[in-house]
Amino acid sequence: MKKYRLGQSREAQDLDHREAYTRERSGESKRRQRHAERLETGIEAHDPLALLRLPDPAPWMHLPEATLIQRHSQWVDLELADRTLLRATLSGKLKGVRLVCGDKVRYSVVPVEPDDPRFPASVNTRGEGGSPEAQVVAVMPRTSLLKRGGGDDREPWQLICANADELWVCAAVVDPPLRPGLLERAQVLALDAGLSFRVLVTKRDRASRKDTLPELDPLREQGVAIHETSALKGEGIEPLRDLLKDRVVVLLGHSGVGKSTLVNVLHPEAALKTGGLTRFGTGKQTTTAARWLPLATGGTLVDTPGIRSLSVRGFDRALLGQVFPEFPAEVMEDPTALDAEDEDTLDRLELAYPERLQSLQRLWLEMEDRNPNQNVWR
Ligand SMILES: Nc1nc2c(ncn2[C@@H]2O[C@H](COP(=O)(O)OP(=O)(O)OP(=O)(O)O)[C@@H](O)[C@H]2O)c(=O)[nH]1
Ligand SMILES: [Mg+2]
Repeated sequence: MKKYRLGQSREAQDLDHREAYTRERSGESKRRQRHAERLETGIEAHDPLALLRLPDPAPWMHLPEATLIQRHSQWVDLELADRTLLRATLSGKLKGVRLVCGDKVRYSVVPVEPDDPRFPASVNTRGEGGSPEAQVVAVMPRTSLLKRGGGDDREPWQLICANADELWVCAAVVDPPLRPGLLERAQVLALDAGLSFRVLVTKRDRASRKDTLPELDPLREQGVAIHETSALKGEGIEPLRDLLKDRVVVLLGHSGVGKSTLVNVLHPEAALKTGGLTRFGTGKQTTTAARWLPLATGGTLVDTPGIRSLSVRGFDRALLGQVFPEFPAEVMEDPTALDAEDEDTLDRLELAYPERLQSLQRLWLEMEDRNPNQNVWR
């Protein structure tokens, strides 16, 4: 409590106080600024590979290896070398490590708790139910990590799948509509993770041969592989089977485009739940977690929950050169310097798809908007 000199007027007191307050604030703001500078230096040293760094599994190599095929909130489902399923909890040693579908882990068998009320009694053929019978103690180095930018500051990245080889983006020829920018964003994610990229057009039976998605034209010119399929009619499915051999393929796309339906056609044993569409022509979020599905005919498919959009926050802007190859190098130095509405600019660039400039600018700005936690290993 501040004491005032006798005779000091009320206003003076207030003035005094205000001055002290301002002094205090300016001190604080200096502190804040220094803190922000520190953070910024951290961001400059942003290491995109930090997420691939995991605790050393060397002390645990005597334990058996398994693949993490699905994450739940309290436990994970593992597939063992002989293809049996095992439910496991995570050891305290892995605290702070984020495991994801596709991770190769080392586990130890722990005694089963006979009557833990949290878990149903038995495991069914799909690995649902049953109490954990093992504990994951280590995770093996990842060959790749597919991730997207996190939604807010507490969540720097959202991990999608580890150890995949290819990303196949599914887009329905009609219903649900393809959101602008989804394909470019998915290309960024694939490039970042080092995965091959393909587009599957689904529900081909719903539209005539000559109708196709106009958004695909620029990708076709870039030489991106585009496959037209109808899971319902079984069209375009056999070539996919060949492409899948020995590969791990992640399916990504809006809810309701038919990812799970496609998996069921390629791998009937999976018998995944599929959903209809709402009356607005959008999906119903039928799949709720990514699922690793090794196929009897070779290869592995990873079914994922439907996405609305993909954030590219925190990704390296240098990747955009490959996603937008039609732009000259000087534009890629700062695409926002151009006015995307200006006719002359667009004429000068001789763009076949002028709307791509806006798309490029949007991704460019979003990438810079790096999350302060994105350089933290988690
Ligand atoms: N006509 C037609 N309908 C299809 C085709 N493939 C899927 N559908 C329908 O599309 C709807 C949604 O299919 P899902 O496989 O559940 O879609 P999803 O992409 O897995 O959706 P989420 O799990 O919500 O992400 C279902 O009603 C399917 O029957 C197709 O090739 N042709
Ligand atoms: Mg699904």
